Amino acid sequence: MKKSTIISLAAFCAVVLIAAVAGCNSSRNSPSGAAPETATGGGPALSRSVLLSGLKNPWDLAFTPDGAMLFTEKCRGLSVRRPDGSVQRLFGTSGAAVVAADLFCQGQSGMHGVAVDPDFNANRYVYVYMASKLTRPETNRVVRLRVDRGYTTVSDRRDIVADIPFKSKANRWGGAGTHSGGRIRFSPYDRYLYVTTGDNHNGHLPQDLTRLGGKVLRIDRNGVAAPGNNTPIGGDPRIFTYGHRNVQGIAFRPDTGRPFISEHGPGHSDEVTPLSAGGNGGWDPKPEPGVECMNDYCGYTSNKRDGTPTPMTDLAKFPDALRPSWNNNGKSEGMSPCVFLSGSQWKAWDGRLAVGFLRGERIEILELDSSGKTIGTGTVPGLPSERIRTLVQGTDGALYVSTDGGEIWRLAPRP
Ligand SMILES: [Ca+2]
Repeated sequence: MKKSTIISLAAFCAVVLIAAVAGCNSSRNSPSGAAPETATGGGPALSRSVLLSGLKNPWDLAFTPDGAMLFTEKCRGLSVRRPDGSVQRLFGTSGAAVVAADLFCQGQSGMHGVAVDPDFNANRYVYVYMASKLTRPETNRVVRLRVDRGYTTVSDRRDIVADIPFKSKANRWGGAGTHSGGRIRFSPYDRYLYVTTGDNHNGHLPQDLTRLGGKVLRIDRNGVAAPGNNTPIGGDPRIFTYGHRNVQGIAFRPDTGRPFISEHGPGHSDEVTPLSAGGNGGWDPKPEPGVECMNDYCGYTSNKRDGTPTPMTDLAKFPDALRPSWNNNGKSEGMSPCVFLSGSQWKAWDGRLAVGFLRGERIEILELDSSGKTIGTGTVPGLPSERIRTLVQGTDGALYVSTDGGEIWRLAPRP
């Protein structure tokens, strides 16, 4: 069922005015962090339409040049919405055109990211990030597929990364399948594929340069390490940055092409971080000498003798760590995707970073200075409260959003 709503800034201001008169101070609508709440001023009015509904945990989406929309559902796999609006299941569980017998769904994991090759018109390649039981223990994989011209099926599967760690057993901190990361994006600037991974509730993974958990990888379409990753000596050359917790979003800043990630924090901070090749995000949840943590994971407690929470960016231990652009002011609200808005249709939001929240159930706009530091924030007004899983700017310039509630929205700036 299709429904449309029109959101106007005037209506938003009226809502704010009513709330102020009533003495309402909704924390949901109070952007977080130290930056002032200025970033939504001057933005466009939006019209929201529900493109698809009734999906099961839609996780990611991507557009092909001809306007087809590929989308994943965590426990079903990859589907396409063709330009004529028809939907076809391409690759996944029973009922898909090609059944992936190794795909499985457990806890947070299953099929996550989807990306379209920069040379799609020539090679028809698409990529998904998925939990696979082809090996024991199970792993997360980046799988390349070729989709046919009619978007009826896929072929030529090639697993270009097969060794991203998967949390195969529950422990004190959560069930199997936790913290798998899973966003995959080609940079339009360097045309390499960036892959975000998670720490699996394993205290030793993020700083271990021989394993791929808690990292951002940068590879070519065959899974080979990209040149210029600047991986520390002895590390896996596919590693672009390390020392991350559970990276859920990655986007490339217009003009500079610099990658920014959004990272799901442990309760005391989500972070947005601009990346540099070879950088350390500063997350190190293993116990320091003299400290004990259940299962050797100090992600929710302290890895320090003084008992302070394990920092998302430990500048005492790693003075050269990548500095976050923004953090969530002492709390985690399940930050998930991010995307840069680009184009004059976004008015004052052109070039700003949109970030989505799961538990926080909103989209925020971050205004960045030239160095990448956040200097203003604001909440996109007038949207329903939903867990935001995906943000993608479509080839038509609109913002597409998937929600854990099973919908894909189109948010179109009104001229
Ligand atoms: Ca960090």
